[in-house]
Amino acid sequence: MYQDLKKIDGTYGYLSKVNSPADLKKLSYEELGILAEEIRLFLLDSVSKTGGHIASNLGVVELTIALHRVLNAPVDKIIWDVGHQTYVHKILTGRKALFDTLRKLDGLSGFPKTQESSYDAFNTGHSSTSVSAALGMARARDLKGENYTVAAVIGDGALTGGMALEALNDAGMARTNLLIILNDNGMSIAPNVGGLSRYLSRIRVRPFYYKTRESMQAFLDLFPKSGKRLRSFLHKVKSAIKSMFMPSMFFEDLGFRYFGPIDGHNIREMVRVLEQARTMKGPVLVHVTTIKGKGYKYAEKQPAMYHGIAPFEIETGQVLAEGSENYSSVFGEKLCELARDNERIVAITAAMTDGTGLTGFRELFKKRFFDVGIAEQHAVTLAAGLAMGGIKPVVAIYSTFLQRAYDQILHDVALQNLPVVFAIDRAGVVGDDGETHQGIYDVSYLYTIPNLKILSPASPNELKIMLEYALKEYHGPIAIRYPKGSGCEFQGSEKPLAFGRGVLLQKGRDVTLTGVGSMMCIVLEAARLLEMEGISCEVINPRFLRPIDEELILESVKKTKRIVVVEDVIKSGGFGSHVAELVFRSRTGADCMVLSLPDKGIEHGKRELIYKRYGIDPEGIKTSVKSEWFS
Ligand SMILES: Cc1ncc(C[n+]2csc(CCOP(=O)(O)OP(=O)(O)O)c2C)c(N)n1
Repeated sequence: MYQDLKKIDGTYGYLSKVNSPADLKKLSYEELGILAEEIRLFLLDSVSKTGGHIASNLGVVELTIALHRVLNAPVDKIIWDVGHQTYVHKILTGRKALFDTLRKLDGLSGFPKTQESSYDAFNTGHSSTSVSAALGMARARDLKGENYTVAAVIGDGALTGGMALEALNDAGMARTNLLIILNDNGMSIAPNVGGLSRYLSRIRVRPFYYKTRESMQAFLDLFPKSGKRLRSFLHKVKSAIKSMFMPSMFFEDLGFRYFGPIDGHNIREMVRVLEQARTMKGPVLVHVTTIKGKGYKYAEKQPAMYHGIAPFEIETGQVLAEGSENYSSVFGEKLCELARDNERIVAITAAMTDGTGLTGFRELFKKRFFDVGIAEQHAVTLAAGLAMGGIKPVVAIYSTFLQRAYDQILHDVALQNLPVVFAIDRAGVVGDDGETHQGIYDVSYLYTIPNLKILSPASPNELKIMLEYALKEYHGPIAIRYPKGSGCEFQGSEKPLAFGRGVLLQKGRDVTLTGVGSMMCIVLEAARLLEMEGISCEVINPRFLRPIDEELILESVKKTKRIVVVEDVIKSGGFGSHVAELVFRSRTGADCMVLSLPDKGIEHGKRELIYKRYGIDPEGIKTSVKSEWFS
């Protein structure tokens, strides 16, 4: 626990000497043990200040040390699934000094980045990709006649993602050398769910298998020159004993050599097994058990809370920022209210109960709540099935993770015009997690889905109104996209919702300003700044991104002859491009300017700083409007 770790505080004796994996190879096991504790202390000291994924990293300290001790990175490749657990890997690969910049603009990323270090073999962020990527890299190695180890580190949570299972299915029969480390802590963000998880927990509590297998091998080795029949008999005995302990070996049946379960906090044991595993032919899976949050009592007790956390006080475990009402909690509460009156309403999450604000719903309506694991595709088609069966499903998924389910939205929900409500959380710029997690593509891809209506609340109150509308009045596929965090309220957000209608918030003469969702707060501020410079602004809150309120927009631009659309999504196919097309078609002669994000990955950093960098903050909008039309 932290109190014990503190005794070695101050010096970081071994940590200060380790700047690359080569340095690890010089240390004794006892020294590596001390190094592990120093790393925990370092993690707590720095992540408590910056915020980040502390629990997962505390859990993989010994595993990461063992991996780098055995493998020869960067020649050998390590692919980290999700990649949120790579802080220890970053510390051991020369990036320790950058930890005070973790997740900050232009600072160290919280995920692996090939552009950040040659030790980061593959970029990750979304779950369940590591085995596919590793298999691809292993096959590339084979095709080029090269010789190095490719390893994937995947958590038991990530293993619930369909893609991981598709990859295991392929890899098991591939005649390629591939090392998979299954980091099993029984947790996704919340406790892991599903049959596979139950299977793993059964193995976890029966560690004899591995031991038995090894002793059997040692026993067989006593008869090196025995006849074929005796050896075959002994192998049968081995298999019989094996099946006594493990009724079925999923991974072996898939074609993997299986080692485990191994104590993921015992460096010596892991090094021994990894040394053996890396020299084997074909795919090998090493099953390691770890404790999420290991060494910090608050994180061990509440790993979900410390999965990804804002800055906190180490001594008390308290988060420093005040938790205010946010879009997710508003969504969760409103959904509970609506579900009380309509027992057909059900909620679906893909392993993000807390993040999407559904904890209360789960407690109140246990039978109407489905956590499907990290399985967005399944979540969406499950909703389609429920809707077909006469139920009202609400699928709450972050914008970035919904990308996974594009075809399910299109093929299973939209083409059949099924009444599924998509509650798309974390839409727009998300900030700290960066490139892989930005919700900046959804408007573009949702716009290509037939029949789907797209709404974006400009305030938490509007989210309530829209959710009620989607569940009570609308019958068909409908998406409500809203951002991370809290929002502003303004006059006009209380107005009742009418299908396809926006709201005129402010009348003006010179320019029409509009924006997507919570960008309206920024648009209103930009309008205030422009008014101060004598430029009269008309402000429209579109509410519906699809269908667009054509009448309201065209009436306005006929007067102002200029319209600006502000959105924190990519330019291609965004709301702005549809408004531009509308204005062009209208032959009003009006000009349209779209202020949005470039069509590229957007880096990590505080949301406000990203807005500023790309000119979609109030000052940036004012500057663009003035220089385009009023200079
Ligand atoms: C496609 C996708 N959906 C959801 C997430 C959000 N997410 C990040 S980590 C995580 C849990 C991962 O659990 P596990 O793989 O067991 O790793 P652990 O943190 O327990 O070490 C989830 C659901 C994600 N990264 N990608």
